[in-house]
Amino acid sequence: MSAKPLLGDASIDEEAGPVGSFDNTTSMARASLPVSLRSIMTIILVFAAICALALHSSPSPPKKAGNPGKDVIQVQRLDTAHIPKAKTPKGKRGKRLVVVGDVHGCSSELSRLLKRISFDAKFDHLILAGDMIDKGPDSHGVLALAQSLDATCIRGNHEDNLLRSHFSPTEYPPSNKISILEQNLDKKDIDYLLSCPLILSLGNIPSLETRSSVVVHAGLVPHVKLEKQPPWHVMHMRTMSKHFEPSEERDGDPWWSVWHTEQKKLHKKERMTVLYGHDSRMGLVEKRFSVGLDTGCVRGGRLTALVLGGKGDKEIVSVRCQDYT
Ligand SMILES: [Mn+2]
Repeated sequence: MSAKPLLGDASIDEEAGPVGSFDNTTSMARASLPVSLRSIMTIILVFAAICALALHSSPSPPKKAGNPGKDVIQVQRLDTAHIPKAKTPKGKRGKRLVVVGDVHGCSSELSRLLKRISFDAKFDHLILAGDMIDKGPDSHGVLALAQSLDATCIRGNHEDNLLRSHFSPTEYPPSNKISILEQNLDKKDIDYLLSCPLILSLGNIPSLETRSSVVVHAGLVPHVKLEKQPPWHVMHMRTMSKHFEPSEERDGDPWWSVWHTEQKKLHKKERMTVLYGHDSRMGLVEKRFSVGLDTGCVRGGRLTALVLGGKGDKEIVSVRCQDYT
């Protein structure tokens, strides 16, 4: 018993069958171009056309990008020591949580923003909502500053790209900028990037309405447990269909408007606030159950922080940025 090769000449001829125009060629042309070669060319052309179409129209994640970099931490709980309290010991300053949107290598702007809010790592805790790196002038400086302040980072699509290129360079070739950045990172930086969870659960923050709140880079799918949230979409989504299908495209309803509608249907105890970045074109979007903090610093916008205090105080502070594009 002999098994037929899957792509033998016979099967290729069958595949090429429906493309009728080749059958009308003259015998001269047939003689100059072997049937199998013509068939292979047809298959390649059809395949290329399908790929081009898929790239433009498919809202689903690219197959390879569906697996985020090695060892992704899906959910991490913020150390309760960082949570602002309503009561503060006498003579001590109250703790604050500071959540900053996409920094994209703008280290001097990040320093300026922290100075503006008199950030003190002894009392305050910094959370970077992903895309700390890439695009801007000083990703290395941002990573150094974040680590020196013991900041909690979130994995954004740019951190994910870097980690994928770092651990699987053949499968995910890095862009020029990522490649240069990666060469300047040491093991400590890579370990820090690996420590950034996809979802940071903050728990109950006195200045937010809901009992639970999280920080992610892009968004969350309603009615899906944090542990089951699809990583690629958590880092990339911008819009969402009525059936909760997320997409990184910009046409359609923003994901947070769907999120808002769904939170209202839930019991108060089950509602959740999402703090996120990623969508600089939307800019600052402050809603009841979500706050979008990417205000396009790297392209001359602003760098924005949400400052959460212990006494129900909540403040948005931002600084102007240079245009680095
Ligand atoms: Mn992003």
